Amino acid sequence: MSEIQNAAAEKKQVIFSGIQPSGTLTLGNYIGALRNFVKLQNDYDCIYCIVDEHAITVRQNPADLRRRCLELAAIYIASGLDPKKNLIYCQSHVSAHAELAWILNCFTYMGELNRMTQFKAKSAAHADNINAGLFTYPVLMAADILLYQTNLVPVGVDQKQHLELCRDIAQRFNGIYGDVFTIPEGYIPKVGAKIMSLQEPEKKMSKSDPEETYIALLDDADTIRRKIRRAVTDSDGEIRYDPENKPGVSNLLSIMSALGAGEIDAIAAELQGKGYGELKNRTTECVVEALSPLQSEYKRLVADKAYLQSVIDENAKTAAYLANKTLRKVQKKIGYAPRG
Ligand code: AQP
Repeated sequence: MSEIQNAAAEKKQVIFSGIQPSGTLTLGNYIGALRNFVKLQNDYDCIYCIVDEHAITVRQNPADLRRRCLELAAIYIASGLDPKKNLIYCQSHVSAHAELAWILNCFTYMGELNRMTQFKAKSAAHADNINAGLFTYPVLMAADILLYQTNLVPVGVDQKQHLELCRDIAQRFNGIYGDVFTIPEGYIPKVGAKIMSLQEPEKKMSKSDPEETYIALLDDADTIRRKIRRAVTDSDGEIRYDPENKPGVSNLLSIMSALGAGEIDAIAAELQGKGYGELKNRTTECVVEALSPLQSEYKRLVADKAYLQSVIDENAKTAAYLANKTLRKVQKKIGYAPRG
């Protein structure tokens, strides 16, 4: 039995994950996170949040942020998530996230946060705005996860360090107050856990980097073809998987494999001697084929703002009910005065 079937045979476990509405979603977000959300929806109780509170750790244009929250709800649904089976809502609509984050801040050490590589990278990229929210981002993420007694967190490998910190915070809290939080595990894909930039393949593909470095989920076929044609490779001409010495070629092979073209070694063997032009053509075909159903469904959904609004409104109520159960327990444990 697979890990997923095992879980289903016992009792439904809880999945929580989120994506920031901080830009156009990339193929990295899709392969590292979104695609796995869809696979898990039948076997788990799934909560997929639009983490707008995380997004404001970097300055956002208010009109864009507002629009992108609904667009992200449309992307979630268009990628195959059924909003009746999965909780799809905005983080800022459930105040328990911020409330628990404050409490957990008091159980997290500066030294732990200082070690976070994402903080180092983001503060280097936004040197004019190194705010305290950027620093305590992993604590809010821990609150997100722990509020729902989450068992599994499907994320890309870049979030592994944050998840480990979340487990440490939960264990510390439980050590003092008893078993309050479920200790979550990561669910990181074997292939495609870190899709790299098309222009600097040693770096993660990120939605806040320049356009040419990523494939956006909504890029049309011509744009995808152009971006992949210009993707940085190397000069030896050999198609083989070797992320250290051939990061560009390895990235294209990983993308194809993650999108269902087969095992990486088999793809490399089949393309042996055919040149980088063919590798890029084949990668383009895989990406266009994977994204086109999502894109047409997205176009239909995004035109129906009233429907999207009703989904996030309804789901936020359920999320708030679940989150408040944990929050109240935590508040009682730490000694907040009872409510009348
Ligand atoms: N390149 C990637 N490869 C695999 N997985 C990735 N993820 C992000 N980039 C890749 C996964 O997508 C989920 C949502 O990410 P996020 O929006 O919360 O923020 P992020 O990890 O900071 O992603 P970006 O694209 O780099 O956003 P910006 O540029 O706004 O910081 C996570 O599960 C992540 O692992």
